[in-house]
Amino acid sequence: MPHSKRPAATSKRDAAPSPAESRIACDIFCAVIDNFGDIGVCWRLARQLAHEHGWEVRLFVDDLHAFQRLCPALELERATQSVEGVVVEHWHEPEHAGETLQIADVVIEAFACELPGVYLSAMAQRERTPVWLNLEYLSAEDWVADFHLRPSPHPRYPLLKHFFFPGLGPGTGGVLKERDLDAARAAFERSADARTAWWQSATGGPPPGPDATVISLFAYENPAVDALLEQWRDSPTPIVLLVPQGRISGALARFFGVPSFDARAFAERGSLRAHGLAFTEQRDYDALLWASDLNFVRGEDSFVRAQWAARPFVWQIYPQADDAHLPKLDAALEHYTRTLAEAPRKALARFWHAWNGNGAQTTAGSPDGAPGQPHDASPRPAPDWRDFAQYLPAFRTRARAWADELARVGDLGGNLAEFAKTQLK
Ligand code: TRH
Repeated sequence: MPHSKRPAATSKRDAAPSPAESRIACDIFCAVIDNFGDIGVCWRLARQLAHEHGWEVRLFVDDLHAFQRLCPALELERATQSVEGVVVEHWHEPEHAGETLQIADVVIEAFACELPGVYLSAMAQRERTPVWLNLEYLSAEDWVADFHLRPSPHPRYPLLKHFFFPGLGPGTGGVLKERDLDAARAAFERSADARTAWWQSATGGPPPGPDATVISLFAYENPAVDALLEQWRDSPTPIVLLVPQGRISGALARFFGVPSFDARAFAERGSLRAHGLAFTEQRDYDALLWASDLNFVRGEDSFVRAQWAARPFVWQIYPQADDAHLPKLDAALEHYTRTLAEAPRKALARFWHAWNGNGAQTTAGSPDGAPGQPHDASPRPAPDWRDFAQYLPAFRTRARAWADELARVGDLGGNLAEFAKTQLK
């Protein structure tokens, strides 16, 4: 049922069509903690629910500046605006819930952000109780399947919240994937013109020759990068590095002895040629992954996109207190390296762990997948490029197979829409 035609939250509607039959209204609440992953995931989900499922979506976001980096069409001073078929509300204070209180059929609180109290109490009074979902952060750990879709009654209101867990394995919510993504990637890969146009626009020059290894580097600050840059400089074959401007750019500037390494920067040393790239709008990020032979990614959304790019990648996981992220790193390695032979599997795990500054080799390095050793805090050796790069052909084959395996878990947007519809009946 469209937001605009919704009655006041407290009124009763007797002959209203079931939401499953009319256009489903959905409100997504997103509090940006840091960086771009929170809004990156919510924006992708919002567009997908609107475009692929015909839902009427409102996206409440508390940080329009972060959002605008992904979506330059957004106007910072507007409280409400429609962008690409999604109504965007600037969620300017925790209690704000839009100019007029309208409660959607499906309410998604992203990453356990707290809904405005006034919105929550109106949800409880709504004639048809909304489907309420908490969209969690992605984790590849096994427990996720057990907790996915678990209900949790509200302590005071007659409301039921379900936990929706993204994941990489069966029984989880899966990860976001647009219906046309594979076709778009295939079209890019088939077209020499598209590739040339991309290189021209991103770097101002033509694509490199076939002997070069093209690497995209999207990362947090990382002390391990210095050793890698030196190894790439000394590589026997050319390395072309593409660096979207951001938190790792300072390290590039220091390595090349220049004041900054932002968009359009270029520097070379030995075998290494590096380009600084502008941070693109979100829909254009995929082409960077498709143009590269190896992708360094981070956080959550770029980690997922790298998997759909079906190319080898290296993940810098979002660091958490007490190394809580390390079991998640290992769980992802378990899935991703499952069918690799022992030597490449260990090399990949070594490299990912070194890139994440981890002091312990754990589960993914053990051939039988036995439980890992406790993580220790001793410094890890620098990532060893030769050790990793010798297996790039095996990693390429595995990346393609893994993208197919992951697709079998189903797309998160579709899984979420299906579940919501069963609850709306
Ligand atoms: O930015 P991230 O590190 O985001 C997050 C947040 O830190 C969040 O708090 C944390 O919980 C989460 O990670 C796990 O990384 P992520 O998730 O990859 O988001 C980056 C987004 O930026 C992604 O949607 C891709 C997009 N992007 C562009 O739109 N243009 C670009 O040029 C680049 C490099 C990325």
